[in-house]
Amino acid sequence: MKKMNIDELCINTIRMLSADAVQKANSGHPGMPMGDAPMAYVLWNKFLKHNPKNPKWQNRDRFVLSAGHGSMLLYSLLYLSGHNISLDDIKNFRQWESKTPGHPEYCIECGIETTTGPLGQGFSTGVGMAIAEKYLSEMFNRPGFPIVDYNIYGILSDGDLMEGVSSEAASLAGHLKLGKIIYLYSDNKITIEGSTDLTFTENAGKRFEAYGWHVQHADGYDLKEIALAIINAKKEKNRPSIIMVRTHIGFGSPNKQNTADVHGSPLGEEELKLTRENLCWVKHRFCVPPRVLKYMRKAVKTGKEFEYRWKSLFKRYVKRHPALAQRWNDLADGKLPVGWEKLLPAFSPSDGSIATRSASGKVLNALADFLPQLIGGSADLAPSNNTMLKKYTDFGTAKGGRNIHFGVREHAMAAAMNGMALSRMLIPYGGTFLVFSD
Ligand SMILES: Cc1ncc(C[n+]2csc(CCOP(=O)(O)OP(=O)(O)O)c2C)c(N)n1
Ligand SMILES: [Mg+2]
Repeated sequence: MKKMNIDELCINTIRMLSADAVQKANSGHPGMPMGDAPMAYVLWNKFLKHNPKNPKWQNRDRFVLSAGHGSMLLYSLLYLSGHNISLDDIKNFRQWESKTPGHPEYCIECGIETTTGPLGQGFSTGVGMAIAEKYLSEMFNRPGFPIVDYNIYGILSDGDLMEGVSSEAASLAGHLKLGKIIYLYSDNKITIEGSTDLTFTENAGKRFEAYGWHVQHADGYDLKEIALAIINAKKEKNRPSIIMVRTHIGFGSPNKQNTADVHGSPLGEEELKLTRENLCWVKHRFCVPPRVLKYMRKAVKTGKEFEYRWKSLFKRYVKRHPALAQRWNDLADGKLPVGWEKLLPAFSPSDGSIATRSASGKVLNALADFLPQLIGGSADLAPSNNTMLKKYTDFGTAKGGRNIHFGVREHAMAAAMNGMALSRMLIPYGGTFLVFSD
C-alpha cells in the first residue's frame, strides 16, 4: 500500500467507511462524504471543541450537518473521534432502529446536535443556535468569565443554499451580526439532476456578502487553506462566516467523481473496487487502521481537558457570581422557579371575551420577569400578536435584549426557534398568523 501521511490516512478512512456503509445498506449517499471528508476532518481534528465522553457539555462548539443526506460523514466522524457510535452502528447504517438512520436524527447522547435532511433547515437551525449563544453569553458572561463562548459550525450543500429558508435565515443572521457562525459550503456544482449549470448559476458568495456575511473561498483539498480560512472566520466577531469550499462529489471514484450518479446511490461493487485501487486503499471493508483510530481518538483526551478547564472556570464563577451561577444551574436543569404557575393570570368567562393572542401577551408578560430563559418575538407582527415583553429591550440592539424582531421571515423564525430550544436552556416563542402556513 502507498505510504500515506496521517492526514491522508484519516481522510481516506472517512471516505471508505462511508462508501462501504452505503454499499452494505445498498442505499445512501456516498458522494458527499467522499468529497467533503478533508474539510470535515480539518474542522473536527483541529478546531471543534467538544467532549466525546460528555456530548452534552454546555460550552461545546455545535456542529450541524445541514446537508443531512451525507449522514455517513457525520457517523464516521463521531465514531472515529470516540463518541457513542460504534463500528457496528456504522455497519448497521440505515437499518431499522439503528443509531445511524439515513439522515441524522437528534441524539445529543451520540453527538448529533439536530435532525437534518430537509435542505436549508440545518443552516437555519444553526442561526437559532447562534441567537441562543449570544443571548446566553450576554446573560452570563462577566469580565474574566467567558462562561458561554462557542462557535456554530456547519457543512452545507448546493441544496442548502438554494432553499428559501436559508436565505431568510442568512439575512437575519447577517443583520443580527451573529459572528459565531462558521459555515463551510461544499461547492461541488452537482445536485441530483446533474450540474448546477441547470439550476444554480448566481454568484452565491456575492449574495452572502450582500447579506452582511464574511465570505472566503478555499480549495477543498488544500488542508492548510481550509484551516487558515477557519482561523480567519474565528477572528471575525461581527459577521457570520461562510467559506465557499470547492469540492468534488465522489472524490476518488474513477468513473463517478463529479457526476450526479454518486450523489444518492451506492458506488456498486465494481466501482467500489476501482475506488479502493485509485485511493491506494487495498484494505478490507470497514477497515480502520489502528493509527487512524489512535490519532483521531485524541479528541477524547482534549475533550476532557476542554470541559475540565471550563469546570474550573465555573467553580470560580460560583464564588464570584453565586446568583448567576445558581441561575445557570437552574436553566441547565430545566428548573422553573417554585410557584411559577401562580404567576399566570386567570381568565374567567365573567370577565368577557378575550382574543387568544391578547391572553397570550398577558401570560408572556406575567412570566417574563421570573423566566429569564423566555425569549422570542414575531415575524413583524408583534403589535398584533402581542409577543412583546414590555419591560425588555430588543435582542441585538441592547445587551440582554430579549425581544427578537425576526422580520418578515416566518420560515427562519420557526427553524431558529428549534435552534434556540436545542440549547436546552432557553424557552423560545414566536408569533405569526397560522393561516400563513397555507
Ligand atoms: C427540502 C428538501 N428538498 C429536497 C430534498 C431532496 N434532496 C436531497 S439531496 C438534494 C440535492 C442534492 O444536491 P446538493 O445539495 O448539492 O448535495 P450533493 O449532491 O452535492 O451532496 C435533494 C434535492 C431534501 N433533502 N430536502
Ligand atoms: Mg452539490
